[in-house]
Amino acid sequence: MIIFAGRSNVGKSTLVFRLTGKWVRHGKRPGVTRKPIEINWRGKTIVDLPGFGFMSGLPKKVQERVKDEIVRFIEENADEIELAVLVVDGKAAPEIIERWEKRGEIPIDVEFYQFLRELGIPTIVAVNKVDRLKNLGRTINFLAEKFGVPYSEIDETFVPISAKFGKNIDKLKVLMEKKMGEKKPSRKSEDLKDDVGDGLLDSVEG
Ligand SMILES: Nc1nc2c(ncn2[C@@H]2O[C@H](COP(=O)(O)OP(=O)(O)O)[C@@H](O)[C@H]2O)c(=O)[nH]1
Ligand SMILES: [Mg+2]
Repeated sequence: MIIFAGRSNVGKSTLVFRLTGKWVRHGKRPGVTRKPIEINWRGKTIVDLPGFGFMSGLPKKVQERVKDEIVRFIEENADEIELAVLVVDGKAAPEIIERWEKRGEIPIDVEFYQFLRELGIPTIVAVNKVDRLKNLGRTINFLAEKFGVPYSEIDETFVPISAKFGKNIDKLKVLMEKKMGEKKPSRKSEDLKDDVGDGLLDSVEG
């Protein structure tokens, strides 16, 4: 399973179409995608998640519920998720992150990135809408610092793209293939191995 996550209107659905040639429900109206939409593509399940964070016209309570549903979906499917693509709007993200930090809050994009990493899910950050960006290098360095991505891992984490204009999509595909092989065995199976090991030792000592 490959999941696409991000705020509303950052271009998740446009990107899924670019990659798979399949249209998922999308539109100009933010929050159009409220439930995870799954499509099958080359033997994989691609999931276009609902947008998290602020959506104009949506009460805060509903936003919180959407966020909880996304978190639950990811936790429940963590073992099957081989890769997450976190999509950000390259132009809007730095401003939004700074605004949240000034309020003393953890920006939701940062929170989601760290949540995915804690679950051991290989994650790519697709910096979308580069057609609207003036200083790409500065944007990516800024995001890397905020997301806590070390300098040496920037190139394997961030890909500047334009989903709408089809820019750098091949580069993203190459990185996706590479990252998909990096999934570590889940906590569950590691614990199991430890238990087996303990049992063996016990019997030797006993
Ligand atoms: N300028 C620009 N607009 C884009 C790009 N990708 C998507 N969009 C536009 O952003 C809006 C939201 O896209 P959508 O895929 O529905 O976002 P989602 O809510 O994250 O699924 C649409 O009007 C898209 O045409 C891009 O690379 N550049
Ligand atoms: Mg969408």
